Amino acid sequence: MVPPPLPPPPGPATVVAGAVIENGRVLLAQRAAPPELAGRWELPGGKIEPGETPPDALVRELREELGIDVTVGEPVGVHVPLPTGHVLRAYAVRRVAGTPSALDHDAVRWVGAADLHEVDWVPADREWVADLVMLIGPE
Ligand code: 523
Repeated sequence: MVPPPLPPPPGPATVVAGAVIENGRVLLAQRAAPPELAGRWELPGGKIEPGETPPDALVRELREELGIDVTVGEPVGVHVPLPTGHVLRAYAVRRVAGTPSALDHDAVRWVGAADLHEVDWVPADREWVADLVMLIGPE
């Protein structure tokens, strides 16, 4: 007999996002979907799957979506509630291998602190602009 699947843990499901910062710029990705978010820019990431920790999920998502290997560092900014009922959490990450490519997005680009306010962000990620400016430092 195969046991029934465990129920999901209590509390809202988590979406994780990664801030790759190099040479005074952070890596942003342009969403391809859903229609209401397509064309807008985010810190790349995705939903935590059963059995994963947030860092596990972030390592997997950035490998799948950008083709890079990262190590996960400190949390960035506040936890942001999403309209979907998920909670979105960001972490600073360090790229250890690979060149970022838009495998799941429409585009990727590196953005410096001075330009972060002008980005056409997905609404939730705009919460982190001041935190990212502090992390990146002045240009
Ligand atoms: N966000 C968001 N900002 C942000 C991410 C990574 C995700 O607002 N930086 C939102 C967008 C979606 C939800 O979080 O409403 C799930 O993100 P998604 O679609 O990137 O998660 P995946 O990649 O796990 O999604 P599936 O395609 O369903 O596997």
